Amino acid sequence: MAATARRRLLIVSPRHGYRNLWALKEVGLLMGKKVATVPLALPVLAALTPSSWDIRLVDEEMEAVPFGDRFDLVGITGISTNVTRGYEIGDAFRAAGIRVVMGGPYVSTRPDEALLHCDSVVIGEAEEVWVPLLADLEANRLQPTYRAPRLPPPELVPVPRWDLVDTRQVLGLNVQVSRGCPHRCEFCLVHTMYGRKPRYRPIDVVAEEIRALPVKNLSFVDDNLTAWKPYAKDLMARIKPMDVQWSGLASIEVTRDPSLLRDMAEAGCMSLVLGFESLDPAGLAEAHKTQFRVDEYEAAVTALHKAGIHPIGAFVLGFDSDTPASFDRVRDFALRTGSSYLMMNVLTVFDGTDLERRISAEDRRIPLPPEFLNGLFPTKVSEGMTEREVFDHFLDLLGQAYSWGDLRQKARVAFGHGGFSRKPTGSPPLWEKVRASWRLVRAYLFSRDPDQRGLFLDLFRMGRSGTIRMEYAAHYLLMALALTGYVDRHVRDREELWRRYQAARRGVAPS
Ligand code: B12
Repeated sequence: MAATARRRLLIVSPRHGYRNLWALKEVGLLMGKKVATVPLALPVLAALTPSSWDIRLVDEEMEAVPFGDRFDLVGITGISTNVTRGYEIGDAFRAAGIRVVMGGPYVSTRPDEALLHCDSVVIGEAEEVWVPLLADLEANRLQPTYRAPRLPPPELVPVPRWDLVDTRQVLGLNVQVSRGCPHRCEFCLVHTMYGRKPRYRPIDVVAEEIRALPVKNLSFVDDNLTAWKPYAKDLMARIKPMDVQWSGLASIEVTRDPSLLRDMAEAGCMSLVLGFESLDPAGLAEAHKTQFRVDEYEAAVTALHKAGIHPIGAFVLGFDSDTPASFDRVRDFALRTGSSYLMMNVLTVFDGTDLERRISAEDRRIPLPPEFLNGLFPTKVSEGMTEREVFDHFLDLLGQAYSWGDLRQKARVAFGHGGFSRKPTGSPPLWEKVRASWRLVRAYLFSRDPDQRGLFLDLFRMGRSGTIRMEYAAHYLLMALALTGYVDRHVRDREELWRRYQAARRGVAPS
């Protein structure tokens, strides 16, 4: 490597072997975009890189990996669902004589496995090790692992280099305000990887980052955006004039604070993921989720609807204490409260979690390739139900909860509270609206499902009477179309999915 030449860095997010419902690819496609979001690690790492490097960012969900080009270093990020592809990419670049470094939550917990496919692994957060790693590379003394001596102070988290991403192809951009979570849910990696004391980035920096974003549709990827109330209130006040639309994750604690909810709605909050996890106290106890009671959930959902914010109820199915009735309870709760958006996952054993330690010690872990750790398949032997029962009940629940009949009933409840008559923020370009509305009208009115047609007409009437704004009706119809498309495919492919899972368990590649 010549000392004076500019060096070339490629950072890749590999395509996913299995794509989660909430990756929202279908929503992006319906809106004429290639993807819903691009992983934040790409523009963050780029921002940490010294200016002597030329940087190319590639999200393989959007574009092909440039295997034929020359780079001085290739960085690969990923989680369980795309790490296998990451290993293939690492192998290919190394075969071409290019150094490869990997990072992200999955390889941070399995560095030895990753080192079979790359030259170096960054364990944990990169802010304090990335520049030393690049210096080591240039001095030809790259180490196999880099681990930060501490959780980096939040001031070191840089403003992401979104200028290196073709954001015209992306529906929304990610923003991270804080890292870490005080709770200790047994299945979650966050408190072990990012610590239990949330670290907040300076609010001036965050506000300026948001103001300068080229896309006004955002996702806050914080595990609890509203944990520190004064910060959350200040943030809302600052982004309110920016005319953005956004979604985020929060604890149900926020729903007890109507004034904060109102600030959030006025600042452009469209939806909020709430980690309900289970409707059974035994399930919550098993998950070590002790901070809330099940009987608070219903009021939490109603509070959000009244504020004109869609709750996205996050549920985990497949606890040892779960029975078929636990699955039915989730559907009934959703119908009763009008919760259309559900983020449901089968309890998954990830490396590095407290759950993994317990289940491994009890010899109940089901060994699977990492892409099967995706929230659809059982990854442990359960006490109450067989794997096939968990899988079937999960897919049944998914299919029912996203059926047109359920969605229609839930829309009536949710929109009936009147919260969605509020003025929406953000103004997507006209062509997006036109494209979306023509597709919507065609898909709904020509549908053979009476509830799908009925939903369209219900919302149209509510829009005409002023119960909801047409923008929210259109948005809901678009989301429903995308989500049901995804779910229908999975329910239809049930036997094929099960066959692949069984083959993976036996350690054979599916034919
Ligand atoms: C936002 C998010 C999503 C979004 C992703 C949107 C997108 N495209 O970006 C959605 C909702 C789609 C999603 C889905 C899933 N997710 Co998710 N998600 C997150 C979340 C909340 C934030 C991720 C983020 O943006 N972080 C910010 C970036 C900057 O942090 P980072 O990626 O860790 O990067 C830092 C370091 O890791 C390191 N680093 C990362 N990559 C690299 C690469 C190199 C070369 C180097 C040097 C360093 C490096 O440097 C960065 C700066 O310090 C995390 C939890 C969390 N708090 O991080 C879970 C998390 C990543 N998700 C997780 C999982 C499991 C999933 C799902 C499988 C669903 C499920 N069953 O739970 C699906 C599958 C994804 C899919 N495509 O289908 C797990 C991953 C566990 C694992 N071992 O892989 C996490 C950690 C949550 C958890 N509870 O444990 N997710």
